[in-house]
Amino acid sequence: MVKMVVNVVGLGYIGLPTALMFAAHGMNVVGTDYDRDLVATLKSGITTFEEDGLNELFNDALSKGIVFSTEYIETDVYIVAVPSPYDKFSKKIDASYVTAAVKSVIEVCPKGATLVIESTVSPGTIDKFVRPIIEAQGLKIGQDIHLVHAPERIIPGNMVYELKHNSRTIGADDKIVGEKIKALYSLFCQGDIVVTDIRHAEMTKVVENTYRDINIAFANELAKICRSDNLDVYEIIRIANMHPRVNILQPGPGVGGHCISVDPWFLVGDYPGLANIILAARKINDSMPEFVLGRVCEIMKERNLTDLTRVGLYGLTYKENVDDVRESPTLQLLESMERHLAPRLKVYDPLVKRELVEHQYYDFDKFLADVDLVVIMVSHNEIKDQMDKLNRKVILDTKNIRGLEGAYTL
Ligand code: SAJ
Repeated sequence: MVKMVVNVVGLGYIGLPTALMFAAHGMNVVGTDYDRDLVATLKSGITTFEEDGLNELFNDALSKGIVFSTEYIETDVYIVAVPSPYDKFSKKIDASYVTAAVKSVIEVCPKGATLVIESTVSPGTIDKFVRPIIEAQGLKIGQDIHLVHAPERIIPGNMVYELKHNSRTIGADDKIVGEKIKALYSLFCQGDIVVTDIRHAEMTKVVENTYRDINIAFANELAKICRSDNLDVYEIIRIANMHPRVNILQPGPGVGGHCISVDPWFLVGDYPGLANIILAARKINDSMPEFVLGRVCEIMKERNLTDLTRVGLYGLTYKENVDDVRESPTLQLLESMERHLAPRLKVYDPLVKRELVEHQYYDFDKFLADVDLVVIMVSHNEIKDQMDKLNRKVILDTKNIRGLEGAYTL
């Protein structure tokens, strides 16, 4: 039997693990990316980011013959996993990466091929941007090419596990095509796979991330309320969550990453005047880095600390134990200080090896030696395992790592 070949387009945080997973489960896979350096790195047998279980999966896929290339191939199924950022001013999706990938695919794909968009897109993007490109080439959707939207759901930090175990959504124009793609993902996905239409799949994905953003915003608002009235927000959330129908998430220094801090803006941009809670939640979460700065200021006064250059931020990534810094609360905080012409704080992150900001440290001990006040922005395992080193420091723990006696919190 001839094995089906899948061309995965875009080898970033989503495309790479997805391509590897298909290859590890018996598909012939060609992973395509226009970034020559990235393709060269993968070809040399090195993964491009850190993730639990990724190296093992990579080696498995390599042994099963996965190919990395800058070229698109002629095949029956294409899976597009390219970035889908939003325009900072209009808050609408910047679909240019998706449309560029679709254009490249339709140049090579044979009649009857299926184009699966995995990238998160705002509701209506496929109708508005993808269909017109295909139709402009004189191709008939449903005959010459089939369209599917299969948004990913995996969480950085646990991607490999979640690829296998999460349920997922397939949106298709045609149920039969939807079922065909469902069978493909079932090669590795052990969760339920729901088949719906494309617009419902688009909306559902964005709604999932928006739900989490609103829940975190609620926790962050509670943190502010509790601070103003000298109450312990963590105790309140802990007790409230014992109610069988309450599940409040945790406050923190802000919401980063390329998903939760981005997707709700799609709804704000597309449904102005209707997306009110969503907008309020975005604003609350975006206000948290400045709230942390306010806390630093209060604590410095209380402890008679005057030298801002001896304040250190622990953590640059958008969350714990990942090396991804996109939209990270620490970067948001530093930008805010820059706008106010404030002196630069010292920064250290064990998982960020390249220089991203001024006064960045690469050694935990050296960092600690140069600061009096440590602001824990990210609860990496590294710091959790070395709490004793913080003994003589003033600490603002925005992540409420348990066991930190005497630390200030949000
Ligand atoms: N955060 C809090 N409090 C919490 C939980 C998270 O402040 O209680 C912060 C994190 O520190 C981080 C941000 O929120 O800065 C987002 O982190 P996350 O772990 O909540 O989510 P992401 O962005 O890594 O991944 C999300 C996931 N979506 C949902 O859980 C609904 C993931 O399943 C999606 O696949 C991913 O977005 C995506 O790619 O869309």
